[in-house]
Amino acid sequence: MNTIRAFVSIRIAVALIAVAVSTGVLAETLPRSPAPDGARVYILSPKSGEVVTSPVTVVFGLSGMGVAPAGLNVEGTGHHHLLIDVAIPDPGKPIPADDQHRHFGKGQTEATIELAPGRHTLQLLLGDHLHIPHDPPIASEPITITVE
Ligand SMILES: [Cu+2]
Repeated sequence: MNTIRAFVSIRIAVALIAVAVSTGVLAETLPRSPAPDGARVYILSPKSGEVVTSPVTVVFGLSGMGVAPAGLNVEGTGHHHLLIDVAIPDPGKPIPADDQHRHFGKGQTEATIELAPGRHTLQLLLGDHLHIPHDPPIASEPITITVE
């Protein structure tokens, strides 16, 4: 009888974990680094509305906190991520790494990127040592540029 009861409670526990994973409850418990008061990230160059040619050098600006390479857990720091033609991702998870989410985990403060002709939206998002946005997220205003 006790064995059956234990077996049933294990099954319930497994089912609850499955629900937690599928609804993202566990994912949202990932520890996030606190955003320092007044921290701000912005794109120094190019300016929004500018017409440019590819490759484009994007200069990152940051105030109220420091830049540290990925993997280095230092309070009040982070590294830059450039979002290209994409909305801010789920701040409860590590920032994806692909063509639209570029990581600058060496602590770079500018990047030269190839862009196809046309209009593009660029936005910076800071991530902590584990590539997770701070709490609350530190993101720049998005800018729109036109590549000739
Ligand atoms: Cu990153």
